[in-house]
Amino acid sequence: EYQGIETGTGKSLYSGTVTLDTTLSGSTYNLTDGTRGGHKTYNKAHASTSSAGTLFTDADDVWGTGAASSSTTDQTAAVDAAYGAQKTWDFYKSTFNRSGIKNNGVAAYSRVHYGNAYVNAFWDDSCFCMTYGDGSGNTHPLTSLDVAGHEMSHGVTSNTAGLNYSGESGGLNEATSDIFGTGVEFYAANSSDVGDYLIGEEININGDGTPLRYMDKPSKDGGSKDYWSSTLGNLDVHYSSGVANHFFFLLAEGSGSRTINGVSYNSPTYSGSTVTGIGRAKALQIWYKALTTYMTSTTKYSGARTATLSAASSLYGSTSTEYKAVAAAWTAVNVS
Ligand code: ASN
Ligand code: ZN
Ligand code: CA
Repeated sequence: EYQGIETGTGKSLYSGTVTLDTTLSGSTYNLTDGTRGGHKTYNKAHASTSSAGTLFTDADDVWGTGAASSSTTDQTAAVDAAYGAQKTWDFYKSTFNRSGIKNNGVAAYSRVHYGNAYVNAFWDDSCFCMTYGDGSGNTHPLTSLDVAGHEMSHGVTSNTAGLNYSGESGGLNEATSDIFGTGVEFYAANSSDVGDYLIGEEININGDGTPLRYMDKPSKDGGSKDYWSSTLGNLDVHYSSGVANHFFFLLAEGSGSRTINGVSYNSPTYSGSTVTGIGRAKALQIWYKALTTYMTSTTKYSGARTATLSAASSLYGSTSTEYKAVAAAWTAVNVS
């Protein structure tokens, strides 16, 4: 009889073959990650009840098949969810020295196969848990790495700035999840899933292979705005987020055309000005410091400009290139 931390193999749907930290209990393995606050992955088996579900177990510590399956016992969606939780934990720890969503070393838990053909994934503060549907036809679960990072980052926002989920603050809340979800994807640098500034490019939610959102030019999704205007806060938060996603792209990478990891981007500016990026690593530090130190539940776009300038000043100095780039990137999305 054994009890302890093991290293399993997962055949994921979106990220190839991955390593999973698992637990051996007696002679059966389960999807508990004892190295990251005890994160567990549960099976809802197409139910949409509020309970956790059944903890995934396995006989040989090799999980999933790498193919989508509508079977209620399918492990593949669980592999992606467990891997997403692992990489999201590691991204926050290594990038910001944050230990879990509450920075207290305690993990959330994840639930997959939620509902029947449920086309969403969501974070829930009340259960401190993450839930994934299987997508239309139960054949393309919403378990890609950027979606996992996006959703769990809602937990980080709730436990820091607490940005209200409506109006402009809601757009900033959504953008924070896209920014850090993208950060997770680049951090993982998985060869099956290299980093990009697209959101949900793997889950085929539109049915035509296009991503859900584009950070370089948010209006490409048909609903998001590239630039701030006084009516921005009337939009759905998944569209008013576009302005901050665009700001982040410009700050990290700069305006104009470029190709990153094989994906081409062309990021416009409001005034036709040119923005020179400071790199993703510094842009992430600035957004995180702004979120955790300067933003509040009611921060709007003008306040986000102030908060990120304060963060840049604190991190790099008020006469720094980084500070000036933050100002230029906000001006380029019409936030002054
Ligand atoms: N997947 C959605 C999101 O994270 C769920 C929601 O509408 N809150 O934004
Ligand atoms: Zn969201
Ligand atoms: Ca992506």
